Amino acid sequence: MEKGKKIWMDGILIDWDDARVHILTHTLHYGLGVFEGIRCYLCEDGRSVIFRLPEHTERFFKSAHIAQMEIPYTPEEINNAIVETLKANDLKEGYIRPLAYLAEGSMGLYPKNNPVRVAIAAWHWGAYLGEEGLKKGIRVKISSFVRHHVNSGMTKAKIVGNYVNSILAKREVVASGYDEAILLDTDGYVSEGSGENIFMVRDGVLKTTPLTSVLDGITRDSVIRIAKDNGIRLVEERFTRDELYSADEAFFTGTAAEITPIVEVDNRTIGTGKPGPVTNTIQEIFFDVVKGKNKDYIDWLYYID
Ligand code: PPE
Repeated sequence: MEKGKKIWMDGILIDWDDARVHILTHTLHYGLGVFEGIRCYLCEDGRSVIFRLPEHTERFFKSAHIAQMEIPYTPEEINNAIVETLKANDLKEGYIRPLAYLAEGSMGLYPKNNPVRVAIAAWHWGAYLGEEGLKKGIRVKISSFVRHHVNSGMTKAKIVGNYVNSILAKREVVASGYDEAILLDTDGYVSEGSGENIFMVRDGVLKTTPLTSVLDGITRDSVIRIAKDNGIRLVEERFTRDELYSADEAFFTGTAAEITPIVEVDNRTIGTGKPGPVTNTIQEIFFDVVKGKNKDYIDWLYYID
């Protein structure tokens, strides 16, 4: 990541290097905090757009609701603060990271009066899984770490502590030479990547995991709509790893990962070993949409200037 200039902390823009917290910040010890990941794109006409900002802000508040944290701002105030942060960093394109955390106060597992604080950072972030990965596809491996049980980690919420599971999985597979991890759910079905939802294609039908143990991804939702609008049949259904092994195509979706083709799973080539036609179509439409070229989804774009 590239360092930015300013970070918004509870209404004040602080110099990047001075954006610090107390060491007894509760979230730092126990992991109860919530965050978002949002992208801003530069359009051909020189204007900047935030992709599906209201939906991201809504999920931020939903995550906080699940985590029983009360964000001391309105969604509108958060939206404005995000725009302010982008401008303070002179960012026409980049990644935005709002974080709500429990500040210092009491320690222990009953943080009754610790204030909820909010910070928003933004920086330039290129292709999450590499430019090459975005174009040619990546090699993935199913991790030995299983996704949170639905009654253990609250997987619909972007809770800070949930990501320990993702880091364990990612480190495990990267150490074995793969680009990204897939986690299975506690019943043994495919759930999602360390920070992405997953889709597979078989005989022209697109399949993604239902919203049981996975995050309700905004990119996932966008792909579902793009598929439906373009006559691609889509089912939300659990699938096994061997079904994925024999898929014609597969890809990950995420704000950071965008639409990243998967060309290998557990040393089995997926389809031809190259991004397939459905993946390419969806990826092309997606990038046209986020860059303001495809006006059919203009309602997804939040122009900031
Ligand atoms: N599942 C998980 C577990 C997840 O973290 C993400 C986003 C998704 C699915 C896709 O959701 P969406 O971005 O709304 O399409 N992961 C974020 C964090 C990445 C990071 O390394 O940090 C992201 O893509 O911003």
